[in-house]
Amino acid sequence: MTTGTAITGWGVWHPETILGNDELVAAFNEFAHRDNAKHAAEIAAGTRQPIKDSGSEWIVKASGIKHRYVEDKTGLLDPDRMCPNIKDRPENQISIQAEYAVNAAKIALARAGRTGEDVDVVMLGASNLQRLYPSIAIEVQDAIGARGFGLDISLGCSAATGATIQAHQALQTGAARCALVVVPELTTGHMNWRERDSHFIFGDASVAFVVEPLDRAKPGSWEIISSRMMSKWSNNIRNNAGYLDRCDPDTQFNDDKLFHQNGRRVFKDVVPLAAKFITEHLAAHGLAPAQVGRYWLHQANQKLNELVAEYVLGRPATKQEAPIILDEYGNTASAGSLIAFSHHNVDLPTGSYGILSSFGAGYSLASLLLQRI
Ligand code: CO8
Repeated sequence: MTTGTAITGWGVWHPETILGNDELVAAFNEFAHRDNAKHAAEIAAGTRQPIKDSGSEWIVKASGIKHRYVEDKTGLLDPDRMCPNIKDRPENQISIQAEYAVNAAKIALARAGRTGEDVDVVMLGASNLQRLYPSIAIEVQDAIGARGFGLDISLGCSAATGATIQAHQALQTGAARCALVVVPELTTGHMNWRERDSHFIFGDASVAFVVEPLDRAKPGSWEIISSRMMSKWSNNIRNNAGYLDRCDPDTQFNDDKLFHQNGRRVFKDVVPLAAKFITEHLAAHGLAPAQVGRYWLHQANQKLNELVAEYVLGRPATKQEAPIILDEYGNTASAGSLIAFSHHNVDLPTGSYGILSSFGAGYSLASLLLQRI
């Protein structure tokens, strides 16, 4: 079984600014103290709960995240603001999300030995899209001088794997010969930096894949043997921001217009669901989990990743088998498993199998079975 396509190039880009846990926690705690002081009377009367302190050690223990890259930290570390400062750009300038995509695309295209002119479809997958239209993918298409067409795909933390699947299907149908998948995850804009339970989770990064027909793939590329997708409705991870927000001034700026989740529930749901999904994908190819050299899993939370891999393998995975990038990048939404792949694949010998898998809001799950050429 094969899709007749391969990942021939990959590239990761991230902003230079590093946001460490200690500075993040210091800003949050200052905000919390000020907010508690402002509402001291209600707190004393028992009509309002005080905001509790956050803690660096807890963050590392609960998530595995030590720091993350961010577009801007001046605003989100300002206790009076608690939001990144990202200037709106005029319409005659490239938008920031398209710029993120182009930065990673250049690296991926160079690795594949292609230029923008070789590309005839741009699939952009991201958990958050900066605007509704025109598609950011079309702006990327224009910026790199690509032909054909571009489109944006929204599928929470499975947007990048979803875009990769759409890319290989465009090649299979003959609609394209060289597909560029771009994943500009500027996630810090959707975070609620005032919420203790989630203010540490996300970071900004961009990743890109080049996908081409197998007969054009050079040694060292990764054949896409097969792909799978699944979705199952859940209210447990949501961001309700949308174009209708201003139509209800009473709720326009409510916290539900930012990332929010029922983290414990998600954790309980995702481990068996993702493990079953991956195991069934391998079984469809007659592969035992131990025959797979690498598991590039969605990078949500270290414990969660370790448990999914353990459920699949029937024993704890080694760091090489299921690499973690969370400590450095934080959760980069749908980019996570593609970044893990990009940083941790070239050491595997020809013929090795690997699974690239995402799980995200929706719930949405997707996996690609890959084999090194
Ligand atoms: N500092 C110090 N203490 C804290 C903090 C903090 N910042 N936040 C919470 N605590 C305390 C709480 O008060 C609580 O204390 P107590 O027990 O005394 O009440 C204790 O820590 C435990 O609190 P929680 O139960 O809220 O914390 P968890 O242990 O559940 O950890 C996580 C929170 C890390 C967010 C965890 O719930 C988690 O990882 N959940 C999985 C979901 C996830 O990773 N989401 C990330 C973004 S969404 C995404 O990437 C997709 C994920 C998979 C989708 C599923 C598809 C099928």
